[in-house]
Amino acid sequence: MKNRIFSLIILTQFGIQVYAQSNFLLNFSFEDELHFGISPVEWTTCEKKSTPDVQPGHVGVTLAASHGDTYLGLVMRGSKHPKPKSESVQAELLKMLEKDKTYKFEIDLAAPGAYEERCGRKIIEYKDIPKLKILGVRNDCSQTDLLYETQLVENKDWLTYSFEVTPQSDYNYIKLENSFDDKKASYIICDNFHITELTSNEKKTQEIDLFITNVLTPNNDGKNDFFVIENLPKYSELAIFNKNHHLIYENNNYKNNWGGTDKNGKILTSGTYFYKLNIPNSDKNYSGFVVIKKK
Ligand SMILES: [Ca+2]
Repeated sequence: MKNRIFSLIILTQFGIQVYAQSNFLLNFSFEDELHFGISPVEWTTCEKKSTPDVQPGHVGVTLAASHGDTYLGLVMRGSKHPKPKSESVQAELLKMLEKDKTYKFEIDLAAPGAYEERCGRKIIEYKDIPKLKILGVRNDCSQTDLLYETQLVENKDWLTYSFEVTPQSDYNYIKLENSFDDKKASYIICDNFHITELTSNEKKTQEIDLFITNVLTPNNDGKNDFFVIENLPKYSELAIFNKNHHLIYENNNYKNNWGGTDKNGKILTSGTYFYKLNIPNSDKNYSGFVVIKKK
């Protein structure tokens, strides 16, 4: 687990994480149910026949998540595979990346070196060293510009890669791709992707240390029954969405009283939901996920 300016992580006596986030991406942590060959919710792939993975737990990849429970895995199949192919995902940004502004990107990356795949009689091991390409997407998958290519990712355990990007165009979508070298067979895992706008302006808005529960167990036992945001200013606006982008709940003056229910007051099914939070007099977007567990 890593501490950040806008990410405060505490383990309570119940082992539940609480934290606050500011980000351009709703599912910056690649959270979802564990899937092999399906992109995490909010992320889509342009490739039709090769889709990314929600890890850990598939094909020998066992590293625990850097943030939350799950993360993204992208393969580059390499020249030994009959159909060399790189995997990629893209997501819509909550806020556009603007031309000539400067942004700080931070993403946790690793190359676990454990992924292997049976291809006919051959077993292909994805042990070459990858790089991650980050691209701005203008309109669709075919119109992309390289924003940054990381250095070689040789670490098998998580390492935070941090760099500055100044886009030459406006972008509403961002894409992550394992496409460093199509002769090589590699696998890269990604978690905890943050984008922060850097300003030359000296006056920074005052930081607010928000602590946000990310697990709800709505059973009226007095523990984690409500979505609680500590240090929440008055007139903060909260919206909760399900995985299909449907608005589940909204409140323009949230008072820590949402108990994991839908508009009819019925407790939602167990699973991952997403929140957006606007704080008065703040230019930051807060977003993240909350897991409802029925006990
Ligand atoms: Ca994660």
